[in-house]
Amino acid sequence: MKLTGAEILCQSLEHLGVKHIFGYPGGAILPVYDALGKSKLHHILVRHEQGATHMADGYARATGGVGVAMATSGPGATNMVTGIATAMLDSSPVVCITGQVGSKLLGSDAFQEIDITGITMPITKHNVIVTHAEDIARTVREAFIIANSGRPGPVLVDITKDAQQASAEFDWNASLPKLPPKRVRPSLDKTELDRAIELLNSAKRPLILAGHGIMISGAMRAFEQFVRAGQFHVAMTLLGIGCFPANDPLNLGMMGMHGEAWVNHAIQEADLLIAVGMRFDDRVTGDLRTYAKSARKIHIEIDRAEINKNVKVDAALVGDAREVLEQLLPHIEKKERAAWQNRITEMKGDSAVRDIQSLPDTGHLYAAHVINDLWKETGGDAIVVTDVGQHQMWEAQYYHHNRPRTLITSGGLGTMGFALPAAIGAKFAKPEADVWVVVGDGGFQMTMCELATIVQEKIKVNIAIINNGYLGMVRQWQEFFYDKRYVATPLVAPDFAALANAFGIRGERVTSRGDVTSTIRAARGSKESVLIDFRVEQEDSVYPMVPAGASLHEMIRRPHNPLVETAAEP
Ligand SMILES: Cc1cc2nc3c(=O)[nH]c(=O)nc-3n(C[C@H](O)[C@H](O)[C@H](O)COP(=O)(O)OP(=O)(O)OC[C@H]3O[C@@H](n4cnc5c(N)ncnc54)[C@H](O)[C@@H]3O)c2cc1C
Ligand SMILES: Cc1ncc(C[n+]2csc(CCOP(=O)(O)OP(=O)(O)O)c2C)c(N)n1
Ligand SMILES: [Mg+2]
Repeated sequence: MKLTGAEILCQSLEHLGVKHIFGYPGGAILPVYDALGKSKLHHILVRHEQGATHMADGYARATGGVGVAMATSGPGATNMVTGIATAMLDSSPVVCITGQVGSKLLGSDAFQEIDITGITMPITKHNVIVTHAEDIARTVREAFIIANSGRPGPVLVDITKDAQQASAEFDWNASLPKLPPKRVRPSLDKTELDRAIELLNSAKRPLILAGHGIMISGAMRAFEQFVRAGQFHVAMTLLGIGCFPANDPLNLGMMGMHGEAWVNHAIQEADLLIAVGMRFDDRVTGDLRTYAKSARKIHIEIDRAEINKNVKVDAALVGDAREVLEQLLPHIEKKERAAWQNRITEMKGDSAVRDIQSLPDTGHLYAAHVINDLWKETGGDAIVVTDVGQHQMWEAQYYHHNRPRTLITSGGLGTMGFALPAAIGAKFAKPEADVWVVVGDGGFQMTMCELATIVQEKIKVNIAIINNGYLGMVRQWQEFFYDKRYVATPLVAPDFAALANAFGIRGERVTSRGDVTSTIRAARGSKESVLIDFRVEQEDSVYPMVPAGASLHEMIRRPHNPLVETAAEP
């Protein structure tokens, strides 16, 4: 069957099971849009191409499948860069399709010509320019395989306009990927495996560091069996949250810069760390010279390049987390470790007294209250998509996720503006889910134009703005490390509720703790999207905090009197 390149692209995407494409049109991609109109694919018109990439990313993170974003050449493609980098740093499978000027014009500085494969080389897992219609089906097929195999990541396919317009024979079954033959999975190194088993069974103070790779691998069941078999305690990275139920007594919570104090102390006191699908990010380790000095380390990781990159390990098990855990499982001996358990209980007790939740209602509205109430009111069952900043850390601390892929957040790049579009993507992926955006007043202003996408697509996404009047996380650093010189962090914002109304979305404002639950409940009950502007304490800080470069146990703790000075009302 002879089709145009644009039609071949649309048919190929259908063959690959794609249902939704997040995109924005323009001259160099117009032939594809023309074909899209005749296809079964649902195109979601975004308001900015950055939004399209975050939506595709949110879609991918909510499902584990590939998310697809589309844009025109030049500025359309460059607007995608932040979203592509965000997906790259968090190993998210996104395929971006961009239009490119005609192949004869390449290199001539033609209108809206930009070398997007050159630009995105370091931030894609793979990218490619296609100049012939007959190469489109195979290339797109390869893009999907590469994006979502091994360690996932973004792939960009740049298609010249003439390739979209030319006709070619389309035979899906004949369009086979030309990828290097899949290496036969090397069996685990026997020496490493034996050493790991020996370490696992002889440890007195073991601790698992559970990461995003567990979810990517779909290893949740194998992981749970492994944890139970060894009665290991579990600490999670930010991106690992959800891989093991928060309400399980063996789950200690998040590690790292804003992790729970007892978790960080447990890491420093452990005699064995078992890292599973996590990459020892510097937000997790603090000063590497003093990191977990008394612990031997096992690293279960699919990407060999991660082994001994930041932390030197004693046993490296390179492979898919699920397969490795299944191999280890029969060898794990159940141990009673009363002394270690008692030590952890003791450390937890010490922290609870500082918890803001334990304090009487003083009339102050803390972000922690809002997030904890959101958790209670949604029964912990919502998909929460956060932005970047203090609210992101409070979400990680006060919303207790029991299920995988229910916290979607930008960890590695820490991209402000991620939450609203990523939540839209998650909603398309999981239409039945209760999707909540938890976002700061700063980050919201970066991509708030996507409110219009919500309205145009008639979807329901609830939005909780944690409005502290500051670029709060940066203000916190200025408070702690720059003698409270708040340069460029106080932030003027529009009346968010009125703004929502202007877009055709219901807007609410909450200023007191007593109104939090009822407003959340009403928002959940509403058929339409609701935006709630929570006016929270302006100068609260996230505790604990490991200052950048400090040792993991050197945490700044919440003062015993947590009431903060409230900045005067404007
Ligand atoms: C403001 C801010 C503060 C932060 N504070 C903290 C903090 O306090 N604590 C914290 O934990 N994080 C924090 N982060 C996030 C941090 O920067 C990292 O993004 C996070 O620690 C990475 O978690 P990860 O290693 O589990 O996931 P990723 O970075 O996604 O790494 C996943 C790893 O799993 C591997 N993998 C993938 N697939 C498989 C598979 N099938 N089998 C085995 N392995 C696989 C990958 O190769 C990779 O090495 C913060 C981020 C921001 C923006
Ligand atoms: C695109 C981008 N620019 C700058 C930063 C640096 N940064 C990290 S957190 C933060 C403040 C976020 O403020 P807000 O969205 O209001 O959230 P809050 O910390 O107040 O909860 C900034 C500016 C970033 N992470 N991303
Ligand atoms: Mg803020």
